Amino acid sequence: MRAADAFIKALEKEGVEVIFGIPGGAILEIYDALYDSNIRHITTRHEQGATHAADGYARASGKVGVVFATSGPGATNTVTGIANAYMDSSPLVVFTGQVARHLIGNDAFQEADITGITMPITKHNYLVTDPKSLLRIVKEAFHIASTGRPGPVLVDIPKDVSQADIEFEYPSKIDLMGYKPKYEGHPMQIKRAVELIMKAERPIILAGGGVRISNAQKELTELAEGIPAFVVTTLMGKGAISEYHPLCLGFVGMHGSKYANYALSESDLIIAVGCRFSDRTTGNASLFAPNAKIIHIDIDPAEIGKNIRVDVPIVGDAKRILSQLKKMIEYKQRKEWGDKVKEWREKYPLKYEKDGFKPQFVVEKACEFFPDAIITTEVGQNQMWAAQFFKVKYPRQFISSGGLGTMGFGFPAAMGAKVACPDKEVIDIAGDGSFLMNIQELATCVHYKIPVKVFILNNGYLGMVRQWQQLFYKERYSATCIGCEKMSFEKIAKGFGAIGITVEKPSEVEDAFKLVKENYDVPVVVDFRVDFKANVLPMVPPGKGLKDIIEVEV
Ligand SMILES: Cc1ncc(C[n+]2csc(CCOP(=O)(O)OP(=O)(O)O)c2C)c(N)n1
Repeated sequence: MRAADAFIKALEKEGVEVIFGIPGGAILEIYDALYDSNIRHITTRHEQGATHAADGYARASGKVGVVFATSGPGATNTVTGIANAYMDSSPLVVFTGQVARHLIGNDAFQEADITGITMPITKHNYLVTDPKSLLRIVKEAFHIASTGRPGPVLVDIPKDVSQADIEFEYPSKIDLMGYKPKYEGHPMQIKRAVELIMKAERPIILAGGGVRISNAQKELTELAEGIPAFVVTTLMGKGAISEYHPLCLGFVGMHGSKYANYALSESDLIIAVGCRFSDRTTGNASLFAPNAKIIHIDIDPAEIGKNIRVDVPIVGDAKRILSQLKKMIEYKQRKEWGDKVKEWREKYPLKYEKDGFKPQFVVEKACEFFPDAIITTEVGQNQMWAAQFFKVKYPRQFISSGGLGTMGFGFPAAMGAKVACPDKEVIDIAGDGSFLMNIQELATCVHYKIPVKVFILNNGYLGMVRQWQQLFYKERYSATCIGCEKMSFEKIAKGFGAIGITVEKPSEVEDAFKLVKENYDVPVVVDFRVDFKANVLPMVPPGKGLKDIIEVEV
């Protein structure tokens, strides 16, 4: 059978339901074979959009996202999306077409060395040099992408390989030497962790994206209640416990609340779960939680001790380890600590200035109107306001580009999330600059009737950069004014065939949201023309410790 046909059959066996991509010469055999399959294909308008969409699909569903792109520019356009998925541990398999084997290395038309290019940003990648190895590689790619610490895998398939004749023999299982993720935590380390927990007077759980990945929200919440310990989350960890839970202190780090940062800094025991202690979370690492012992639970041994010294490492799956810990610990009253955190919470709530049309107000209202919606974000101020003011309830509700910080991620990711969860409202909270970076996917949403909503916090600036210029570069606003208040996102949306709405003042916000709700089945873009001077506060200035956080003056 033609290798391309066998390949599509293999994807069917893997349970692939949807592929995001764009065809082209080197991958045409595969697209030809796809014609006879029931797998849904969404033709995006840019390969970066396809990759982010597959990433959003993966994060919303927990399944592997699949991308097709042709050789050369098609393949290189996927690079940002792959790096983004790599940094945030999102399972993707990206299949790229390649020029025929005899042309590789000859600067052939649309040739790019995509396996070379993506080596440092994939969990693993392959160039298929022998048609007989194609199906085994497909099996391995899905296995590697989705097990252990998930991540993107790229498979580059030369055109003559997809044209070759092969038998359809799909491996039922694989055994990869050197790749054996460890799921059970070491019993001695678990015992040591329990001892530390029982001794601690000021314990706190720092929950990262690994909690979502291992579907451990229930176990994490039960452990927090059982100790009891307050929970702070990283950006990726939002939803690791419901943010309405009394023990949850929300988002921590550079733009986390003052009370969450204080609680983390003053704790005597941090139980870090599935987080990588990124600089955005820890602030200056040498000043991080000076009095705390640290237990670090992570499936990836390479994360242990990478950024922060660790007292008890536990390598394994968060869900299993948390449930073991829960069974071994006993509840202990820690009244003084509880009172202290309560005091910080009351004294330093998240707040913002109320004059003018504030972006925070839009996000707060969105949370009131769409409490169960999946929220994706772009990158910049919009992202941090969404993290601060949109309280989420469940683990796959908040989808954001954490590690790479990719402007242009949120909108295609929303498209992918909506494909994964058609019954959920999906909203991209956007900046004007970021939305413009993948705005072409509006055409995809309209064409395939993928009714995502985009709420642009339009401040006419590359807002987060403008904020840094204001605070740290003496208000020298070099190259950050993009003037989006002078153009009409409403008309642009309409031009694409979507609904467009402009909102100029706070009193119009509720009506706009009602209109969004009425148009459940259609893509809608709402252009909120907010105060351009609004800043994201509190903020830990770069190089400072979490306790040096600057507050908003109101
Ligand atoms: C692709 C990309 N280019 C540049 C940056 C650097 N950057 C970080 S935030 C930001 C400004 C974002 O502006 P906008 O999307 O309008 O959002 P706002 O901060 O105003 O909410 C920029 C340029 C980035 N994160 N990603």
